[in-house]
Amino acid sequence: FRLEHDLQAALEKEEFVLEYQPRITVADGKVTGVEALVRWEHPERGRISPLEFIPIAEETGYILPLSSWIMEEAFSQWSKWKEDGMELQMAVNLSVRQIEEEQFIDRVEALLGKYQVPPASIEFEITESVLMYHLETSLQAVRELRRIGCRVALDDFGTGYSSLNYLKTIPADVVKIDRSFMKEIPDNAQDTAIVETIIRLASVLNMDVIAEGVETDRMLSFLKEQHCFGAQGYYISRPVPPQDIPELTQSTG
Ligand code: G
Ligand code: G
Ligand code: MN
Ligand code: NA
Repeated sequence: FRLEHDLQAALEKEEFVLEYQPRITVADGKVTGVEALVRWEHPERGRISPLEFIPIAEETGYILPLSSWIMEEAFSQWSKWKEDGMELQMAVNLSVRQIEEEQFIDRVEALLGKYQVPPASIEFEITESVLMYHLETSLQAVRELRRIGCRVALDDFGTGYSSLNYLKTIPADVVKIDRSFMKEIPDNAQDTAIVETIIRLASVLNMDVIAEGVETDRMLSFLKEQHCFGAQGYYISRPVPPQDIPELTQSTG
């Protein structure tokens, strides 16, 4: 399989880049954080979506060196922004293969030290489905990440058919409402009720809540009315290269 073959060489050929999607604090409209998202610039095929190559990387084990590179690149970028006077919350997506590794936490700590990143500035995103299907491994990773002072976000929340009981037992700092629930907000009464419920639930459990897939002004107004903590989506900004971030952090909404 060609893509799989090319993937093996892509790190060495420096074909991966990270883009960063800003997210705002809803109450003041300020950009206070970014999510790092990996892209593959294939020399012949152009840009390939992570939806296409992350699953292949997971199957082949290539996700391990790739994830190490992603983490290092993101932490290093955090330091550069810090030198420029910006202290952003940096969200990094985790793969299950990564957290299964025994040395995972040691690696995180070593990289935080190397780039002088305060652990609380990093927010690791773990999807609800990874949590459901790998509960023991995930719970241990979540606990250890929080023990060293990092934050943990439950990603794609609402898509995993997990019971509310899970949410209570998972010591996460943040819940990210999956964008599938946002699509028809505020026109669809059911989705509206679901999003309101997740926002209130997060509040009761002392978690921050971030809505994903915010594509319109109406969606953002709705989130404001509901006192949702954070928002991310194309209406705020698409994922952008790192050099575009400083300008975006200066504008207020
Ligand atoms: O950015 P985008 O739409 O193209 O991302 C598609 C999917 O790929 C999302 O589910 C996202 O979580 C995942 N993804 C993007 N970047 C990373 C990454 O750095 N690590 C992992 N494990 N998944 C990522
Ligand atoms: O699963 P995860 O939340 O990590 O996915 C991030 C993905 O969501 C990225 O591929 C990003 O490009 C995409 N994304 C971010 N904002 C929006 C949005 O407002 N609408 C849609 N359709 N996709 C978005
Ligand atoms: Mn994510
Ligand atoms: Na998500």
